[in-house]
Amino acid sequence: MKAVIFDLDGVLVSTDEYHFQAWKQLANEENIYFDRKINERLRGVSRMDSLEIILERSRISYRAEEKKTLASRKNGYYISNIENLTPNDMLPGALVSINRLKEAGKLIAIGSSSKNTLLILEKLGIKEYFDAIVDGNQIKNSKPDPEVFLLGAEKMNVKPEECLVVEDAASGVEAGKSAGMKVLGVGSAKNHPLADYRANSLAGIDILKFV
Ligand code: B16
Ligand code: MG
Repeated sequence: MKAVIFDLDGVLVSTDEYHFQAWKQLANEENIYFDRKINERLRGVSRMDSLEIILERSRISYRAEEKKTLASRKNGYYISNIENLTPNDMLPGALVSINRLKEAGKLIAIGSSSKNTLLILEKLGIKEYFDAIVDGNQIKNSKPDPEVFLLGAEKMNVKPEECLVVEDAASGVEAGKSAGMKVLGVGSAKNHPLADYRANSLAGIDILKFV
């Protein structure tokens, strides 16, 4: 395999908790029931699609304009939650895996649904490591659609079957498989039936074994 496409939130960095806290704040303010089980369904899912999942529990229905306002309120909370993000917030094993792949001459990319990807990569100080970055601003269809990963392969000039995707979300595992790529499921996706390989996290594994 020539390349690895990393999901960002929940794979390289622990921003998933900050997303949860921001949605929780919004849900509380709007009197909508929201818990960690519902939150699992938001992994890898775009901001507006995440809002729709949260609004399933709302007793009132919101107009399109109001939904936009709710989503930007959540994003404001999220941005302030990640204000103090530092390289220490990278998940265990993430940097080691990146370095291992670079040393072995493999290409690496980011395939994230987040429109805040560049901000996060800059805060972590790892933006320059990547041969391609594809984020929520560049795609029309969010995971489980394969668009984000196919665009990543195209940018690196490699074929889908030459790529390994690393994902923590069910939607992301499905997206990787629909793209025709191999998938390593970690974290919340560590037991996903569609994943080709599984691990608790990037810590303590040698990523080159899967490439
Ligand atoms: P934003 P990933 C995803 O990132 C998150 O897992 C998901 O919870 C979030 O709703 C989505 O990004 C959009 O994020 O609101 O920052 O544009 O896992 O694809 O790296
Ligand atoms: Mg993720």
